[in-house]
Parts: sequence; structure tokens; C-alpha cells
Amino acid sequence: MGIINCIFLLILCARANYFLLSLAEDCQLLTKIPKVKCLRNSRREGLIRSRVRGADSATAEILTFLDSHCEVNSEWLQPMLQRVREDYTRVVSPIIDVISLDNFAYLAASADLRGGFDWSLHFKWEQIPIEQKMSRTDPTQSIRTPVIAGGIFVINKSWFNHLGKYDTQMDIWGGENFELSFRVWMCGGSLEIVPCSRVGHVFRKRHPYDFPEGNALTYIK
Ligand SMILES: [Mn+2]
Repeated sequence: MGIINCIFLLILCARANYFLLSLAEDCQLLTKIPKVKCLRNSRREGLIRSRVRGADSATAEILTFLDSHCEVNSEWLQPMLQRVREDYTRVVSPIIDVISLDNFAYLAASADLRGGFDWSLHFKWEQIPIEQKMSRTDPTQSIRTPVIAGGIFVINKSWFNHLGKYDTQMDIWGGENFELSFRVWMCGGSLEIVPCSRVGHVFRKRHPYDFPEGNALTYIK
């Protein structure tokens, strides 16, 4: 825990008000855990504005964003921190393993994938090109990726601020990882997946909350 300065729990309030009232004491309970601070939105703000709020509150040099439905492995953070320490313009993510939605079984993901997207701006994993694969002599070497998945990544806080953080006019989630990825490349940084770092993530089949303006419109915005 020595490398972690503070853990911010962001409570996004994605549910209806009656649900919030029943959870009114959750912050009081969670902040009994060492280093945990709790930020609760008073109204629904979505992931993007909530994360900016968390980032603004953080005092550490490096930020790690992590979805709530994740399970980390031992020493998952150090390999990513090292890459960002060596070059603050690197934005790095782990290999994201799959936690089964049905029984929470932990399934290893392929280490030969990088981030991509289709023309409706949906994130998808793609095989790393054969030339890149052939040139990899060391399996611990980082994998350069055009875009990162939005849920889990590490970034230098000053670099995040320099890039303009997230566009807080965006609602809920959907396009923020592309926007940030494009800014990183356009501003001379780089994006990579660090294979020595693995984090499990529950990939959901549907969302346990609604998109008031509709899924597609929110993405495009
Ligand atoms: Mn997620």
C-alpha cells in the first residue's frame, strides 16, 4: 500500500432517488478503510464529470482510474507506474482479464490484443499486427495501442490536465476513452498495454442503468 497515496471512491448516483436514500450511509462505512476518501455526487453526473472531480481532488503525481467492477492481482500497479515514471506522456493500461458475469470465474485474456474501434465508435479488441507480433522478443514488453479501453488506466496527473482532462460536456460514458486517446497521440504522447499488469473486469451484457438521451446519442455526443 506504500505506493498508493489515496483511493477515491466515486459514487455516481446513476439510480433513481429512492435508491440513493437507502445508501445514504455508504460513504461513512467505506471511509473507515485506510486511505479511502469518498466523493458522492448530489445528482447524476455520469462517469466523465465524476472522474474529473476525482482527478481534481487527488494530490498524487500519478492517477489510476479503475472501474468498480474490477479485481486486481498482486503487484498489478507497479509495472504501469514504472512506465509512466519513465515517461510522463505515456498513458498505460493493463491486460484486462474477464471476470464471468454468471459465476465470477476469472478467465485470462489473450496477451496479443490491442485496442481498436469500429466506425460507430464502439471499442473493440483487435489482434496486434503480425509485424508487431514478430518484432516482440520479450513477452513483458509493452504493446503500443491506438486507443485504450476506458475502464482501467494510469496517467500522470499533470499530463491529464495538460491534455484538457475529459470533455465534461459528455454524459454517462462511451466516447471518452477515444477522445482522450486521440488527444494523447495528437499531443505527442503514447498509449500502451503493459502485459505484466493484469486486472480482471466484469464485462456486462447490459447496463444496470438507463441512458436518458438514448445509448447512440450519448455515444455520438
Ligand atoms: Mn467497466
